[in-house]
Formats: sequence, structure tokens, C-alpha cells
Amino acid sequence: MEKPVLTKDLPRRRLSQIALAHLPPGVRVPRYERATLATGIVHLGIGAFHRAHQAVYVDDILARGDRRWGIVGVSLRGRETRDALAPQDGLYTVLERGSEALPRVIGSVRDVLFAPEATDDVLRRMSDPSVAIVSLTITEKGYCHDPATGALDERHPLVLSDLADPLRPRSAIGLVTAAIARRRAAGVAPFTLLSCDNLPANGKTLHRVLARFADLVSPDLGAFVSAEIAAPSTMVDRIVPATSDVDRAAAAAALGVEDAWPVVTEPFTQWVIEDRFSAGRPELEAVGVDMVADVSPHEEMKLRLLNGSHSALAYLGVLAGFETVADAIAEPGLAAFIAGLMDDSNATLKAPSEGDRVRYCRALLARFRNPALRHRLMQIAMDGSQKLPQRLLGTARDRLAMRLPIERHALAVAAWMRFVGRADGNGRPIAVSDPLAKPIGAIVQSAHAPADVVGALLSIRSIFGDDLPTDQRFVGAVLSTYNLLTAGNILPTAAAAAVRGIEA
Ligand code: NAI
Ligand code: CS2
Repeated sequence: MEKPVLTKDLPRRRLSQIALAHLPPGVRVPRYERATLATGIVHLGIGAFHRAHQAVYVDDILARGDRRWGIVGVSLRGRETRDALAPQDGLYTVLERGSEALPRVIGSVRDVLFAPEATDDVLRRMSDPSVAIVSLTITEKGYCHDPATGALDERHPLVLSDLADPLRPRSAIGLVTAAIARRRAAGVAPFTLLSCDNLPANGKTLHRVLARFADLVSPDLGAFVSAEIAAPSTMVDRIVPATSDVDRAAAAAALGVEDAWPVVTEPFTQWVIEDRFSAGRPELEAVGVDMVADVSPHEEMKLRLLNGSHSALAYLGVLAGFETVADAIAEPGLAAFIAGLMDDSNATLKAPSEGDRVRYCRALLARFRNPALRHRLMQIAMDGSQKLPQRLLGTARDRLAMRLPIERHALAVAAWMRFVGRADGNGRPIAVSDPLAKPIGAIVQSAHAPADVVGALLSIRSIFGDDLPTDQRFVGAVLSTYNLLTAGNILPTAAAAAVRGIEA
């Protein structure tokens, strides 16, 4: 059916290719002919972050004239993004909060597929020789790995079901493995895998779980993946809260047409990538991406200073009854505690220079304070079992080895333990969203004495490993801070833990 030609007096229509020419002058639109794009990238996990970060960089690449890098987005969970963007020809709006930036319509996403309803189409796209990169933002839990060791969780239900039926994969690693096998059978060179998730050594982790999964499918395929698949690690950074209806209304007011799924973000953006691509790549350095040999110093600093602080603020903030990051960091005791936690994390980092790290922390606190960005603490608090190891526990281990105080990181862990106890400081119920919600819920239901709750939660090896549960300094600090975090004592406890810190 022909799409109606828009005129200004028609009722409000959806954002679409046709609507582009009719948008108000104060809206940035793609500065290239989208019909000339080829698909060079398939992205798995086309959520808010990909669309506010990687797809914006690619939009800039396309505007510079390199038309090879159009994106096909794939959702593996939930058809909502496909249903929202397909009628919009893949177009959506980026609204930057905390700057004077104009609303920007992004054109780099050419199509959006829902994998469970289009598995063969997804595999066909991924097997196309023009696709040189498969990137991923599938959340930490999407890797089907053990967060403490980084190894494939071979008992994961999705791993078991995909091994039983590898031609109809439902997991991201199953889908990627099937596509690699198809390309290999067709004599097409493999694509480069680009994880853009908040995992330590995300490329290495992806490659490790993929090689093991492929080996379980067939040792020959496993050997091929191990030897031939490039998976450089990346550090990605841009705060992107989940889109709300208030954001949708703001986009409609700016565009004059409905955008079913705009994304809202901050002015800050950073992307650091190891330059190891096997099938070519866009000229990313021309659009502000740092191409490096080793991403680990950038990644460790970001995961420990930003994400570790985010998680600590989320659990303490929810327990104290706050809703957003900006609300919580505005509380002086929490702000001082977070500054102190950053200080403690900073002591375990070696690069970049101390001065750069202090400046980075000050910039983080300013980003957290952005009052225009309603970043809900509950969004950050989700999937804690997948986040704690790289955000807080690695730092705690390093500080234990350095014989340094660990009370602040112990308090953050204790706050998570109170959080999964499913009631905040005033007894209000907390809905815990976590792949381990069931076993964690069983623990907090059955254990009552603080020492039993703490001991049982510490015994979850995929989170705390084998060492921390037997480290008496760590166990003692977590238990003592857990006991302090009782009703009405959340903020005083955080304030008391904030003895010194970066200038908040
Ligand atoms: P989102 O909820 O908008 O999108 C998540 C995407 O992951 C969706 O496409 C969903 O279908 C997919 N997904 C969820 N569970 C999955 C699973 N088990 N297997 C395969 N796919 C799965 O979330 P958003 O904001 O896009 O964040 C996604 C990831 O991006 C985060 O988990 C993080 O690793 C990374 N990131 C997010 C940032 C942010 O501020 N939102 C910033 C930096 C990184
Ligand atoms: C947040 C991250 O939701 C969370 O866990 O800590 O998504 C955070 O917003 C990004 O890593 C910022 O780059």
C-alpha cells in the first residue's frame, strides 16, 4: 500500500522515509541518500544503547560518503523494537539531554528483524559477503557465560537447546555460530565480531564462549572459530536510559510526527576499539573513535570507575528511596560515598595517569548529576549477578591483595544483598530482575540471620568465585556493613563510609 504523501495539514503521521523531507528545519536528518546504502553491519541486540552510540557513529561514517556500512538490526528478545522501527523505515530520533544539540534523526539502520520469527532471514543477512561486521549489545547475560570465570555456561538452557538444534538457534552465540558455518560452507570469508557490551575483555569473552560452543557443535567448526574469527575488544561509553513516553512526546513535539522509539542520551560519548578486523571496517577514527592495540586500560577504568559507582549508587539509592541517578547523587552523603568509592577504585588502576583519572572521576560525577537525564536506578540495578564481578569484585580483590581498606566496596556488595532481599529501607517491595533471581530469591526466603543470608549469597560461585567467600576480611566487611544497612540507616551508613574522596 502506498504511504500517504505528507502535507502539513494531515493528522500526525509516523516518522518515515517520506516524512524526512517534511520535518521542521530544527531537526537534523541523514545527509546521504539512504536508498544507496549497502549492508555492511548486522547488529544483534538493537536496543537503546546501540541506537544512541554505534549507530550514530555509523551515521557519521555514511554522511562522509562511505555507503558500505548500513546496519541491519536484529532483536533476539521481544518484537517491540522491530514493530516500532520497521514502519519507520528504520529511522528514529536521538534526543541529547544537557546540551543545545538539535534532535537528530538517524538513518544508518536500514532494517530491523525479530530473530525468533525470521531466523533464516537473519542468517541469510549475516551470511551475505557484504556483511563484514557483526556487532552485539545483548546485555551481559546474553553471552551465556559464567561471570566469575568468563567460561561458557554449558548448562545454560539456551546453550543446551541450541546444541540440540544448532540450525534453529535462539541464543546469540548459536546464531553467530550458525552464520559462521554458513559463510564457511559458501566459501565466504568470516566477519569480524564486535562486542559492545559492558564486559571485561568483551571481545575475548565472546570469542571464548563462541569457540567452546562451536567445538561442542563440531570440533572442526570449533577449530575454525578459534583460528579464524576476529573479535577485538571494545570500551563503549554513553549513558542511555530506557525510553519513556515522556521522551516519545518530546520527540513528537520536535518532529511533528510520531517516533515510536526515540532514544535519549547525554552529550558525552566514547568508543575505543582494538584495531583487529579481518574483513575490513569503516574509517572509524575519522568520526571520533579511538582505534588502539590494547583496550584493557580504558575498559578497566570505565568498568570500575563509572559502572562500579553506578551499581553502588543504584543499590544504595533504591534502598534509600531514590528513583534516578541525578536524584541519588544530589544527596550529599551518597555523593561523598561515591567520590570515596571512586577514590578506592582509582587506587587499583595503573593507567592512564593519576591526574587523568582524577579528572575522569570529576567528569563522571558531573555526568551523573545531569538533571535532564532521567536514568532510573532500577535499570542499572538489574542483572546484578552479571555485573558485580567486573564492576566491584575485581577492585575488592585488588584492594585485598594490596592490603588496603575494602569497606566501601564491601558496603556496595552489602547494598546489593539488601536489594535482592526485595524490600527497601522503608519496607517497600523491590522487584528484582536478574537471571539468577530464582536461586537468589530462594536464599533470601530461607536464610534469616544476617550471617546466613550473607554467607549463602557469597556462596554463589558464578558471582563471588571460590576465593572471596573464604576471605575473612571480605566476609567480615560485607557482614558488618550488611548489618549497618538496616531500615532508616542507609544514608547515615553511606555518609559514614565516605571518609575521603575525589572533590565531589
Ligand atoms: P535495551 O534493553 O534497550 O536492549 C537490550 C538488547 O539486548 C535488546 O535488543 C534485547 O533483545 C537484547 N537481549 C536482552 N537479553 C538478551 C539475551 N539473553 N540474549 C540476546 N539478546 C538479549 O538495553 P541497552 O540500553 O541497549 O543496553 C544493552 C547493553 O549495552 C547493556 O547491557 C550494556 O552491556 C551495553 N551498554 C549500555 C549502555 C546504556 O547506558 N544503556 C551504555 C554502555 C553499554
Ligand atoms: C549502567 C550502564 O545500566 C547499567 O548497568 O551502569 O549501562 C551505563 O549507563 C553505561 O555503561 C554508561 O556507558
